[in-house]
Amino acid sequence: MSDQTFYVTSPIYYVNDAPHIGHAYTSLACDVLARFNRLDGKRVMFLTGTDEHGQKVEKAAQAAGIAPKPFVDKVSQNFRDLCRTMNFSNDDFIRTTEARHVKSVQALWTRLAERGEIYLANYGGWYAVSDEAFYGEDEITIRDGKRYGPTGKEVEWVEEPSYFFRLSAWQERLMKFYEEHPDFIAPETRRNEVLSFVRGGLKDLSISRTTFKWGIPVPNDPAHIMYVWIDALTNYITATGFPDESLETYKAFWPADLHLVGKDILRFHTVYWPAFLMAAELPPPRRVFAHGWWTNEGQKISKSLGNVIVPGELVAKYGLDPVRYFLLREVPFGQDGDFSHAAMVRRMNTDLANDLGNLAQRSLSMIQKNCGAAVPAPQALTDADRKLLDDAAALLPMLRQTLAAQAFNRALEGVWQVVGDANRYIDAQAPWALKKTDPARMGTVLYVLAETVRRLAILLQAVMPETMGRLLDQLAVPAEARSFASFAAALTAGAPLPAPQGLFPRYVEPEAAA
Ligand code: ME8
Repeated sequence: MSDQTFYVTSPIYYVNDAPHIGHAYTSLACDVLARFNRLDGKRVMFLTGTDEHGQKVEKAAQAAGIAPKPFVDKVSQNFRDLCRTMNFSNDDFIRTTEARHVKSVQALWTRLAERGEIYLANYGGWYAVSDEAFYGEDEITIRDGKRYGPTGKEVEWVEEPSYFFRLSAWQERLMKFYEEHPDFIAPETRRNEVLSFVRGGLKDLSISRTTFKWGIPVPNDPAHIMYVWIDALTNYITATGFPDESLETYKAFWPADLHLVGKDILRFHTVYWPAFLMAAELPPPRRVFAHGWWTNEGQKISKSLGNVIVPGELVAKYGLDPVRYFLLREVPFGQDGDFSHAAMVRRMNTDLANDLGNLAQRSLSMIQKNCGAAVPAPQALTDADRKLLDDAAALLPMLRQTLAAQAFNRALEGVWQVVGDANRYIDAQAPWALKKTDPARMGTVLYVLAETVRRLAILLQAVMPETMGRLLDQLAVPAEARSFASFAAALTAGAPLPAPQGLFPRYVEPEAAA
């Protein structure tokens, strides 16, 4: 909430299915921001978890022939395992079936009811279980006698007593909120979508159902089960300790700095959620960023097409850090992107193996061979030396700025600019030739290179924590000197360096290797 804390959340994922690349992507983006802000000295909370109630999950349990609770216990564990597979640094993992969450949702409901924001009536309308969303008549299309909502999911007619939230009364106040907080919704195109949706008028929202049981009962009227979205969204405050607003964690972390979501759930996060919170007299989050959609080799990812990308398989094939790098480098955050084997291999072999990997390997092996395996002592620096070091130093403010705007690809592009400059510097300075003609100058050039690599490694820890950890080991940078507080420090001349090891193996097609 203050400059010294940073609270970032991923969506909580439905436990109807196994995790895939889309889930890994959103949580990865959160992880990189969490790690970056921790390195920058902030107190960080990164929350992820699972959304376990509602009809969609109830149906999935039925289809699996298991009672809902054991079913959600099992599938939720797959999402917990995903955090380990992807090396996520989440500080908490919330499940909506936990007691702390049930208490929090019921408290929020009670606050809304006490403020006259909820009333009982009858609902009649279209509902898509796959989206857990209500749709208006104007959003429905009919094909082969079946009706579909705007996302292409089949809808069914629902008619039953229901509690409503007075969303219609919040239209003006939401518009005012968006105007006063121009950074609340990003990117800009998504902000425009939401603004025009709200400007078009809001209807009261049905927030309870009586025809299924798998969810949180309405306080004082347990025949009603809460709509899964009021339940799910509340997870973000539950994890800070709500309803106990006197808790230190609540005060430190709420309102959240950033909810990262996919574009499919933008409306829930930017219309319903701030309306619920304002109606309950609680502060809304500071920002919601909706990213785009991944396809697989140009095709929509779906179970029925059998082209689901399983994060564990990707990591086994290409390695964890290359996958983390690829997902954030390949596609401008906010736009749709395509996963292809060819693009993945190109990034691995070019950006990682050729550019960054070779830079580190060339520099460190020359030091190993020609400088007695210790950091060389620099002599007077030339303009070229100073330029490279200054450009590397300028990456920290650049990253702070681009990552505060969630522009991961621009952040990485900026870093690779310096990687490229450093490779050109080696070629121009040709330290291998200086070995005979001017060994002192060779030492200076290799010092400048090692120092540049140190800076790059410290900065890239958020994206590739494991590999950059190994690189910092090779530079003999102690654990306590790896945060941004130590960024301006420098390598100590004479410090012994271990033998360098390759960081990024080239990807070789199995048939070419055979
Ligand atoms: O919507 N490309 O859960 P969910 C990119 N429980 N991201 C993708 C993706 C793809 N092809 N597929 C999924 C829910 N995602 C609710 C959320 S939050 C209070 C409740 C990611 O399991 C993306 O982040 O359907 C999307 O928003 C999320 O998974 C949807 O996950």
